[in-house]
Amino acid sequence: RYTPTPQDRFSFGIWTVGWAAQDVFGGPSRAPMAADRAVRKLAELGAYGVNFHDNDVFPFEADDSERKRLIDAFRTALDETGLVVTTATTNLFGHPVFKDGAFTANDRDVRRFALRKVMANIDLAAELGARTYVCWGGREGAESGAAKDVRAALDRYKEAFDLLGQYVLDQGYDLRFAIEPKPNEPRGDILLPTVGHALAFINELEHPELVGLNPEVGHEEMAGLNYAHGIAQALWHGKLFHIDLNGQHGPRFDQDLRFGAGNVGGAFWVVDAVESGGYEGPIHFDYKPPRTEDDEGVWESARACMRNYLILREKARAFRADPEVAEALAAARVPELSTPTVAEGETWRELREVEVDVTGLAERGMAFERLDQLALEHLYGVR
Ligand code: 3MF
Ligand code: MG
Ligand code: MG
Ligand code: MG
Repeated sequence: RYTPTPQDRFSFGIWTVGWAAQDVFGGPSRAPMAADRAVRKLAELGAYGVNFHDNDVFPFEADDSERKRLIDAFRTALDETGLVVTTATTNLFGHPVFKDGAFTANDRDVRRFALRKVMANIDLAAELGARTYVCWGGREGAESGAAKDVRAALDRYKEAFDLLGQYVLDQGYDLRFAIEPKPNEPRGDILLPTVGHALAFINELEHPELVGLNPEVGHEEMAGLNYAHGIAQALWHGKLFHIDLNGQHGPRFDQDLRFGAGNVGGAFWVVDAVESGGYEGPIHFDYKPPRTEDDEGVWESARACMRNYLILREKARAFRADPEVAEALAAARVPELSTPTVAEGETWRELREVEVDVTGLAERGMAFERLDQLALEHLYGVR
């Protein structure tokens, strides 16, 4: 029970299990992990796919021959395990050249170099069969007010996506971009901080159809937002191209806990939202095995991400199939929200004259507490 198989379409970033656990206050507590080892171990655990940054596979400084050798090792591990590259991305935040961002760095040469780095990795992504190219604006932002002209930065951000969209079209790649919003960390403020900001930005692009979202649980919760609502709105716009699942305890630093830890109730509604239909991408985990863990702890936490998803999937399905829940939903008038407010043939003229029982409506309870208690009891395992 709760043992993942590739049919569950679980995927991981190579950088998740591969994280050597360095942080702001201390050096690495684990040995570096080669990408091909991460691939083999994840396949053993029942994963379906991986996502990688260029520099998860080969170092920033790699020359052509080292780059080729490491990509070959990665590719061999993929071929031997059958793991799929669902997604790829660019490391535009690790090297000090990106200290003021990449697409929106004040320094024009940095911006030109960043675009070149992304295009090179898009070629590799396409070659390895990725269908989604994630763009997290790691250091696109500022610590102080005068340092960044936000409107000019958004012009440059748009310019970058317009150029990259054209690149993908000209090359004939079957690849779409997914912007990953985050409010802060490592910068004091990051541009495109939430799902809503990113959705509005996409509408300003030359090829909005090529660009969607990759919302991350922890990033939205760092901004005090409800992730399940965020992905529901992204789905409504047809923009949920990818998801980064993990765990977070409210607004604080980016914890990247294993999925299902942190905000447990939130995780239940996340699975319910993902399973309710409309999302077709991989069930992707972007978490960090805490610095306290050794190699065994790394694989324990990776296994737990998938196991927790499967446990919550079973609970969410049981909740939705429970006849008492159906009754409680009806009592809460949830299905009624799907009825249009204005009847067919009606116009504002009829609504101008509408009569309702204001006192009766105001007195009538919504019965949401009963409904939510049923959900909690499914989650607590007593139903
Ligand atoms: C940072 C992140 C990133 C992105 C990754 C994909 C290192 O908080 O979540 O992980 O997910 O860069 O673009
Ligand atoms: Mg993150
Ligand atoms: Mg995070
Ligand atoms: Mg992420």
